[in-house]
Amino acid sequence: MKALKIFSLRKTVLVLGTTMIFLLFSSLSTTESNSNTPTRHVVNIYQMKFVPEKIQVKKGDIIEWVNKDIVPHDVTEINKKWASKTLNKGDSFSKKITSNFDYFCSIHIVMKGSVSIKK
Ligand SMILES: [Cu+2]
Repeated sequence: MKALKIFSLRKTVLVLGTTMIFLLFSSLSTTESNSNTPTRHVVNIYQMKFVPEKIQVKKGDIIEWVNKDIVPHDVTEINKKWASKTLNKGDSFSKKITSNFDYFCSIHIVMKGSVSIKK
């Protein structure tokens, strides 16, 4: 009878141990998938400049341009494939990044920036 109890206790410990190992591994793989979630990057528009002017992100990340100037700006792809609306002070524009591109402000064409994807 006593031997049987010890045996079942061992079995319980074994089951609990296996469960804990399983939980540990599943939490590890969750951490791994979290590293694939997109990162948000901010490009401030300040004193007639995009800051930072050049930014490198991972494919699928999101960039948010925030106008911190008192004058309106926009974000226009260099070949005008797409453009944000006019951003007044405090406005922002977000875009999911899937390719490299250069851009400018169509209101002040000297304002330029570029986005590239990390390899
Ligand atoms: Cu501008």
